[in-house]
Amino acid sequence: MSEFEPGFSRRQLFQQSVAMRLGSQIILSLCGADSLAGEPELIVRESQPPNLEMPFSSLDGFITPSPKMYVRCHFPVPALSAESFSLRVEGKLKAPFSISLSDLKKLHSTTITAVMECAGNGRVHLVPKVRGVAWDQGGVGNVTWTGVPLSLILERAEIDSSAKEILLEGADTGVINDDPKTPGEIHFDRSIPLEKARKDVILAYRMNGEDLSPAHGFPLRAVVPGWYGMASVKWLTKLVVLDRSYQGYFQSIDYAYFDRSVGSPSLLPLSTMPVKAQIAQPSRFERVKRSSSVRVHGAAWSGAAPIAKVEFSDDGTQWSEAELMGEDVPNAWRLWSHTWRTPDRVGLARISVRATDKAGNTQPAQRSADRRTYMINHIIPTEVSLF
Ligand SMILES: Nc1nc2c(c(=O)[nH]1)N[C@H]1C(S)=C(S)[C@@H](COP(=O)(O)O)O[C@H]1N2
Ligand SMILES: [Mo]
Repeated sequence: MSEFEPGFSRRQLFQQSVAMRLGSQIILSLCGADSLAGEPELIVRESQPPNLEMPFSSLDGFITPSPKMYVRCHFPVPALSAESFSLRVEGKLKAPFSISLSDLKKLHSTTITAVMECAGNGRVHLVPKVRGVAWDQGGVGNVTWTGVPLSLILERAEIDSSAKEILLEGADTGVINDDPKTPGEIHFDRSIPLEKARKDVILAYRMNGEDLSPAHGFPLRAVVPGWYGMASVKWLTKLVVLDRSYQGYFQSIDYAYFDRSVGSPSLLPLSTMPVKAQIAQPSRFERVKRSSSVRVHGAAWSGAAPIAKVEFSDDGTQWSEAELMGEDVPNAWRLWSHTWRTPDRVGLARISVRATDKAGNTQPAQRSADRRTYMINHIIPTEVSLF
């Protein structure tokens, strides 16, 4: 079927091509999410377990609609039932306890809008190419989360004064066969420092106003604002209060980077999302008219501070400031827009954006190998074709 066959919208074509690759039924059973099955608007990077990304060029609003929220799963999606679900809390505290989902939902809740980005988002642009899910720009989204502040659970738990970290354990399990292999089956889990746990972490049961879908962690997940997605553990079934720093697979072997602040470069767990802007439109290799006015738009975010400015360049040396849209919302991304007066020539043009946050961080021009295959926020130009 050609792209240009009459009578088909791009979306229909996209749905058909997804259906041809996978079968919509398979999408339904893989993700277990009705919302995803109804609107397979995501690009399939891996089908089992589901790793799906948003076509970032389709960005058209501040909130990412749930069917477009990317999905990152290391292991098969566990089937949990709301009725029998409970969250276990143990470790360095007065007495271990469990709390049911319905009791959790009776506690004071809070709703935030937060951007979540996978630490490997943009990986397909790394040269030379590396292992790992080959995300383009769509391993990121901005949604609302509703749930219980973790601080509230920790207060009830009467944790020891020796407490240093909170381990978040997911119900999903599996074996990683790439070297270094895991010693048998492990859970997906991640620890966060107590200070962060008390500050703004949420145990969320709703995304964009609806119960979490199975792929996004039904019935309960952590949301760690400002941090890369790996800390926001899905299918959260256990919290362990620790009096030492945890060295689990997903923060020592995976999702760790080389830090040089002391001694020899040593692996530290990834945490805060560094500042980054992405162009949604024009999309890569799109044809744009020469000597015309073209709207360039996208999103920018930083886990460290609000966005201060986004700059645009079509030659990599001269930068002009883009317009920041709407108001600043803490933890969320900021949409931006810029009118580009295109050069009066035909052929390839490379357009770039770079964001700066209010802590003074700007996106780097060069990539550091210390970041291994994560934290991809250096400036990556988008090629477009002038005609
Ligand atoms: N239990 C569990 N939690 C998890 C993961 C996982 O594989 N298992 N993936 C993490 C990663 S790497 C990311 S980027 C986010 C993605 O959340 P989403 O699939 O809801 O977009 O979930 C995190 N939480
Ligand atoms: Mo991720």
